[in-house]
Amino acid sequence: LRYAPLEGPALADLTRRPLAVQIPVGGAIPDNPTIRAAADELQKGLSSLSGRQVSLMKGHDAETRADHAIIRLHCARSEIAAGGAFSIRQSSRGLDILASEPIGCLYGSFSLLRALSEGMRLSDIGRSEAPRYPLRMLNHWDNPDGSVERGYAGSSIFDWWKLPDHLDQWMIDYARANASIGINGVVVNNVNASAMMLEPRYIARLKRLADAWRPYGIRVYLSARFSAPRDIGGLETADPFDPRVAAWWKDKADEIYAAIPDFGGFLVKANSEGQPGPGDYGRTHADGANMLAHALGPRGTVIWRAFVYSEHDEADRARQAFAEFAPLDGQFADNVILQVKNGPIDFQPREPFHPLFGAMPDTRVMLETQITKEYLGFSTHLAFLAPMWKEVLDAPTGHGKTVAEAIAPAGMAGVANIGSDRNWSGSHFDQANWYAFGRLAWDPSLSAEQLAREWAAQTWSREEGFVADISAMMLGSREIVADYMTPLGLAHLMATGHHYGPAPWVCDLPRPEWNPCYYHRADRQGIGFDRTPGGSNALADYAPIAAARWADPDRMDSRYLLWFHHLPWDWTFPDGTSLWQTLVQRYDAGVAGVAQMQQVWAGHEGEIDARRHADVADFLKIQRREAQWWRDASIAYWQSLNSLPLPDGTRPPA
Ligand code: GCW
Repeated sequence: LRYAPLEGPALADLTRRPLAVQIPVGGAIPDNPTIRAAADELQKGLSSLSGRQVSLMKGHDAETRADHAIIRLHCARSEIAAGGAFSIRQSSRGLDILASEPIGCLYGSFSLLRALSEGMRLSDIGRSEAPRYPLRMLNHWDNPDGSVERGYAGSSIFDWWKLPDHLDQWMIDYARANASIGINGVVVNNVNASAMMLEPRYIARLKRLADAWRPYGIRVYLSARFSAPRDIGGLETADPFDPRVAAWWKDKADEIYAAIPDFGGFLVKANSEGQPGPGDYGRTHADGANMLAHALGPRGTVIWRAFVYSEHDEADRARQAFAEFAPLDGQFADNVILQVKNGPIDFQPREPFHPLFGAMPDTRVMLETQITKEYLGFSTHLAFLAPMWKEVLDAPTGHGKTVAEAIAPAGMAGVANIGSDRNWSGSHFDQANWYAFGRLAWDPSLSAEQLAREWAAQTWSREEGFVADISAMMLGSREIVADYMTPLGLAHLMATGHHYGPAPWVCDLPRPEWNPCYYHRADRQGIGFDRTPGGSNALADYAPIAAARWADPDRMDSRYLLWFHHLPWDWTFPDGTSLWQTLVQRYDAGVAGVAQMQQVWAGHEGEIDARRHADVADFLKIQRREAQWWRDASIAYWQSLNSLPLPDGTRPPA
């Protein structure tokens, strides 16, 4: 939303005639807050891009201003689909944005401003779009005290202390940013939920946010603590089969809907990492979810998370969610969605897609991604995540659909990376992940490259040399992080608790699956997690065609190798290089990749503002040092097990 002033031919094109935005009145929706938001945004954006004042016309003013180029908002055109679709067309007077509903007009306005911000000419713009998924949501892991679980961008942006009396302009800018990329749902609180958020005083605060965001097409949701009837309801149980419990939730839902008629629903983390759930009473996840779904009724949705694992099953954490949920297919109420993380463990730099995708045809399944970089270097390491999400979305599940297709009835959720930092996301480049998440939830077929280019042009500079270099740097960045942290399909080697920095040597934590050694299984002879039939057989959770892609270490994508196979250190790739040699080469490639990013960035000094350039350069310096730390510490630890010398041609530790 920077709307940086245009220059050269693009500016000349936009300023050929005076510009005006027109809302034709007399239509079905004369004065609607969403249409007003669209018109305001167009006025603001076009004025900034063109450097001229852009006027707003209503009704028939336009006929009298024949000299103006007019951008008209037609927001009740029944030929355009509902749900946010829009069409932008050239007209004799300028350009028309057509939609069947106000929200389509708002999305169309943002789309037009994006195209202009990228440097396209007004007279070349024409497009028709519709969101691919009904739900495009942010999940905030924000606590009522202002702290943010896994947040690296300052404290929470939600100021519960001042709400509902005061609403900061920040909340409007947040809604604009979200609407500009198509996000239409926000869960405001942590899935490790405080029951306090369901108390009347918080409902009043939430109502203020809901009212402020409604014009931007954003519905609010709450993470609901399953034990709330006990915690704040005065009952001694939260058993979903107890009629008093069901009645409590029904009353709570009625209370929320009285304040917020378009309340989206509840997100629930149950019987996971110590959270309460239906399992506490011997009930299934479906029993718990359906009870809440009944309380909401057709008014809203229960989004139930599939992120569960147990300390009592030491065999393979990667199989547990599948074992628990796959048998429940078809048992969830119509207004329940199952929210499944992209991979079967936990937001690692690389994981294969979660085997539940495609495997529950009679359940609406939604993809959960993590925008905040818990396992990817927090906010100082540069990692553009669109390539990672594309890898999952494009994966054929083997059940006849790609992941992107399998989630079509539901959509995508992203764990937000937004906080009170001046740059919103903890680093300038982390804004790109918020941006790319929203754009992919709108259209999962967009390429990571296009998203990187769009974002770079709008955020930094439209100059082609800059956009080409910086988008290429972004596209390689996640692979670089995977290389220096967890190459060849290794996972979960981060330090305990905070997950920052290497600690593959940790093996003494009370729960087996919290230990890095549980995941790498390295010893004197070899390394990797055997998930073949000879090992945990997690491969069996995938459809046969998908499993076949990873079954043979000699003929598979090596980026997943040690996720599925335990191999001797001297195992050789088909090209003759040993596993040990290749592993060390990957670490080296990761470190070299960061040095390369530093060079690319340094080469563009002076092309953008000095302050932001310096911020990024500083962070890359941190990343360079810490990539080396990851590489040296990891290799030293593997050597302490395998006693092998550094392979020829690889670098000594710094
Ligand atoms: O990624 C892990 C995090 C926890 C988080 C949990 C979850 C909100 O380490 O902090 O808790 O997953 O997704 O529930």
